[in-house]
Formats: sequence, C-alpha cells, structure tokens
Amino acid sequence: MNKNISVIGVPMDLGQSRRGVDMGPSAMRYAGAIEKLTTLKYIVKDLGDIPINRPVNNESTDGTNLKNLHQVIEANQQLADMVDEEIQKYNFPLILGGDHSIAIGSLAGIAKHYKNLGVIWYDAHGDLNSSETSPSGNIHGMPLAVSLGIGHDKLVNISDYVPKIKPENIVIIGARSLDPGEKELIKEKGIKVFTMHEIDRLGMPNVMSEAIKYLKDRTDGVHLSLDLDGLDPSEAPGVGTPVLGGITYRESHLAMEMLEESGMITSAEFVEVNPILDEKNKTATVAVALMGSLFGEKLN
Ligand code: HAR
Ligand code: MN
Ligand code: MN
Ligand code: MN
Repeated sequence: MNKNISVIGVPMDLGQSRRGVDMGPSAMRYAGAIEKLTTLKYIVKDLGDIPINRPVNNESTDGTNLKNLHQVIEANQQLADMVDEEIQKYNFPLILGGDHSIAIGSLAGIAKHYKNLGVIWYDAHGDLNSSETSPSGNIHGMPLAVSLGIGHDKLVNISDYVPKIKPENIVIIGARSLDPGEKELIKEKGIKVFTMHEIDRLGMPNVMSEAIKYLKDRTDGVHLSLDLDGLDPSEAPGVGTPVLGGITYRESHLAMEMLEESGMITSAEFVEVNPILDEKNKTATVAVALMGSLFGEKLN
C-alpha cells in the first residue's frame, strides 16, 4: 500500500434528510483515525474539511426532487478537485464523510487516473437510484448511478467527463435494501452483487476471495466506498438509514484484512457515520478499527 495518505474530511449532510452526519469526519478523527494510521507507519497529511455551504432552504431544485442539488454539486466538485490533486502527488486519498453523496466527488477525482477503476461498494443499499427511481429525492441514494453516468446532468458531469466507472468494474457487498429501479439497473448492467444472502450462504471469506479475484483481472486500481450502514445496526448504530440483518464487525474486519492482503486498494472512503444517532461514538470507533485492518494492522 502507498505509504502517503491524504485525509480529506467532507462534513456533508445535505445528500439526505437526517442532520448530524456532517459531524462524521470529526467523530472519526476523535476516535483516533489519524493516530491509528500514524502508528501503522504511514505518512499522514490531514487536509482538514471541505467547506460545505448551508442551503437557503430545503426545497427541490432544477425542477426535480433532488434535495439540495446545488450544494451537493458544489461540494462534490471541490472534493473531486482535491482528490485529483492528491493522486497527482502520488498520495492515497482517504475521504471521511459525510453522507454517501460525496462518493460522486471522490470517484470524479479518482477515476480519471485509471483506465478501469474498480469499486467496492460496501453498503446495505445499492445507491443506484436516479431522480426518476428515487423514493426519497436523497442524493446519497444515487452516487453509484451518477458515477455510471445515470442521473441529473449536472451531477454526472462533475469534472467534465462521463461516465466515471464501468458497470462490470463494480462489486456491491452487503446489500439488503434495494429499490425496484435499482434491482432493474443491476440486472440490466450485469453489476456484481453479493447481497446478505450470498454472505450467509458462502461466508465472508469466500465472498471476499471472489470479489478480489473478479476485480483483480479487470481493474488497474480499486476504490473502497464503505458505508457504515453495511454493518449491522447492533454494531454500527450511528447511521441515518439502518437496515437489520447486516454484516458483522468481525466479518468486516476480515473483509478489510483480505483487501489489504490483495494490495489492490488505491483509495478509500468511510461514510454515513452520524454521531447524533450513535452510542458513545461507537460507529466512528468501528470505522477507525476497520481502517486499521484495511491499512495493515496485525494482531501479532
Ligand atoms: N434507497 C433509498 C433511497 O434512495 C435509501 C438510500 C439510503 N442510502 C444510504 N446510502 N444510506 O447507502 O432513498
Ligand atoms: Mn450508501
Ligand atoms: Mn447505505
Ligand atoms: Mn483477522
């Protein structure tokens, strides 16, 4: 793994409806993210937080149902530029969210550096909605679709190229809440998904081996987008859209360790940590523990 990590905080809560996820970056820093990586002998640069403009009101924009569209675009363009710059300097971008709408900017900044960027989407949700299929108008339910070039023009055009990623380079892990339009898109595009059913059936070791083998052949870099709601709410309660029956803490550790051993991860983000909904910063603490495994922390 690249020894130079650039940490970028994105205190964004405008891609969804529950306040508090904007404090995710502070919660993960408070839980010791920077110290953890430093202890693991990385050279860590904490670039601080991107400024997020507050919306004047919560009304839909551009004649769509997309909440806070303009602020989400602005923040993601800033994030994309910053991530792009860090990769140009050969640094590993580690992005701390914020709601999952920030993956739009992360991927916009990252994907231009790869011919075939792979994406591991560790999440209870598919985040494959568009304005037409979204039940909520929440942009955090859309970033994977947007990165495929599906969605509002101004969102898909961030950083001026479309699409950012190819459907065959995506692996979704942990899905258990997919909307009808998302299921259709998964079928239509042939996106590889390990739902909770496959995790139960095959076990996490096999799921991760398959995911790694699948991506290894076809990609030249892999972004890990880890939504804390991929984990079970009993172990990661501080999330805005919890779904029962999720991935355990131990399974998640193993997943991170296997990704580390694969050597394939070239950027990562940890999103949807909401300290207001949390119990004593448990979810941020889980996030930081998983960062440890992803970056090579060993038990002995
Ligand atoms: N699929 C639902 C929607 O589009 C819920 C999405 C919840 N999203 C996240 N990100 N927490 O995964 O509104
Ligand atoms: Mn998500
Ligand atoms: Mn989710
Ligand atoms: Mn282990």
